[in-house]
Amino acid sequence: MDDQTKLREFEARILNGELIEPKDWMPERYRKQLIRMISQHAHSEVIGMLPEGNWITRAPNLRRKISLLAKVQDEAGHGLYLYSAAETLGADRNSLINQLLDGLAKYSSIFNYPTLTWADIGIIGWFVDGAAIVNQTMLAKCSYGPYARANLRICKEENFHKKQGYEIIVTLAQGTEEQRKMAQDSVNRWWWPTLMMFGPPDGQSPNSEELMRWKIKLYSNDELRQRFIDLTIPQAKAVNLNIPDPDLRFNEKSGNWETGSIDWDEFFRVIKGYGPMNRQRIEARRNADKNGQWVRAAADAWAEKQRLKPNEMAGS
Ligand code: FAQ
Repeated sequence: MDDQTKLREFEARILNGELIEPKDWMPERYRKQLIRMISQHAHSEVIGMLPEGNWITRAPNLRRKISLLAKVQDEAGHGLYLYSAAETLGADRNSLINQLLDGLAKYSSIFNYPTLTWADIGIIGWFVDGAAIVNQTMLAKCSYGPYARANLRICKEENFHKKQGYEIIVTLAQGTEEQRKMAQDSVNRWWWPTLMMFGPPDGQSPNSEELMRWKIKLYSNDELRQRFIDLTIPQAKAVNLNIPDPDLRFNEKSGNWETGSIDWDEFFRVIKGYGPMNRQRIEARRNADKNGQWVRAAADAWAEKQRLKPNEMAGS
């Protein structure tokens, strides 16, 4: 069968709602796009541990500390599911990680902002995990089986993350004047960067057309951003927190909340490496890589020993 016929059959399967699995024929562009997206997603989960990890030692009580520890560990797990999904496409995990350490790979813009107060931990759960859930619920239905299944598991855990974050914010919003102010300040700093997480507007999103044709994405960046806005504004109103947007208004006709314009210059600056925390994030990952080298060497040595003496090790 020639490649044109294979492509026609592949696209017919996708139109039919079938999942594509690792050993199935797929166009090289489909493979490339998936490796790009899945690896960026994996890097985001791993870098995403840093802003919250920053608060583990300063969580206000034991219950909060336990939840935060569990959440940060979950993000590491998500990174592992995703690197594994990328490997099913023939990608090499070490090369992907090296691209991140060399500053050549993208990861979500949102993790280049600092966590200045405890309220930021609540906001990350409420806004950032909330946004991730909107995006990943779609990705859990995407056309590539291993990525869809990884997202299904991730979404289940992100739901708990969002709840713990919103609960932190509700507690602060109903607390002292100082706590309320802290929550509002956090909303003010994170609202716009969270809207940017969904990617550039539809007219400026070079990958969307191809990704949507192959049902890797089922909705556009703007459609998902709108869904997040419509879900989140009633939640902010319920706790009397203001969205920092003087142009925000409800459109009775469309049933959507309309926002003012997003500062796309800021977004492009951040994804080019000039956000407030880009340098520190990569530096932290490089240190973690260096400090973990002896653990990986020990694990490799153990695996090698197991390979050489399978019977002895199996009995041990
Ligand atoms: N940040 O053509 P498009 C999380 C890049 S996980 C940085 O629209 P596409 C969990 C894009 O890569 C959050 N770069 O691209 C958590 C492309 O560059 P390239 C991450 C961005 O792929 C919670 C260029 O701009 N989630 O939060 C961003 O169609 C709490 C043009 O853009 C995922 O990765 C951005 N925000 O759509 C963890 C989900 N947006 O590669 C810890 C999977 C765009 O051509 C704590 N990914 N760019 O050089 C996706 O859904 C998509 O890739 C989008 C972008 C929606 C991110």
